[in-house]
Amino acid sequence: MSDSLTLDLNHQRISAYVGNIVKVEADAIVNAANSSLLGGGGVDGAIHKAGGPEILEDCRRIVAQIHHLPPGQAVATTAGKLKARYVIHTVGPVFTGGYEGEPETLASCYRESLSRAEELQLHSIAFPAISTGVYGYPKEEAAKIAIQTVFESLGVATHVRRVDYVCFSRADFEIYNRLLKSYAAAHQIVSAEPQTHIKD
Ligand code: AR6
Repeated sequence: MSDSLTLDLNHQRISAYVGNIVKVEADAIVNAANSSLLGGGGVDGAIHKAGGPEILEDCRRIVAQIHHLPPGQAVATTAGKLKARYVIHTVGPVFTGGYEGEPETLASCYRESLSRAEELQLHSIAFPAISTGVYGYPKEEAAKIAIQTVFESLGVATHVRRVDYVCFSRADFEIYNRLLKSYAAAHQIVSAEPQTHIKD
């Protein structure tokens, strides 16, 4: 079975594939950060490690102005040594059962990240599965929100033409693969040839 799926919309593409987000070639990659913006583990640690100190310098400049980044918000910085041009940092909700506004906050992460990409007039953006690691959001529920919100936002986007869901494991990809295929079937969207956006 293939480990990537691409859906062809009118002038836009949504893909899911297995990969490491720090290696993705896109105008922006999204970081699942925390409110301090000063780094951490998971995606956050990998991005700062691979991108180098310039990313943290930019984060410090932003923190000096806004003190902390609330969950659901997003800010853009340089991507340092990464292949991407920008890192868009967003803070997902910590999952505590789903009744504390976690779904709305998670949807806001995707929406706000896409808004920063639109403001920067970017064509492509790659997302990790925000909140599904340390922050404990159930993967299937998080993927549903990621898909629904991205489709809604792309409907009003004027610059972004490509959105990638970068899945860290084959099991994570299977969730996106299944949900995207059922979304596509329900909305008469066709699958295109798989493409790779990762360069070693
Ligand atoms: N590429 C793609 N996906 C990845 C990568 C990678 N290199 N590394 C991990 N994942 P997490 P969160 C997946 O914990 O849940 C940090 O310490 C991972 O398998 O990175 O939003 C921050 O500083 C999981 O599915 O983010 C915060 O304190 C998903 O990315 C906190 O963790 C998200 O896992 C944020 O927690």
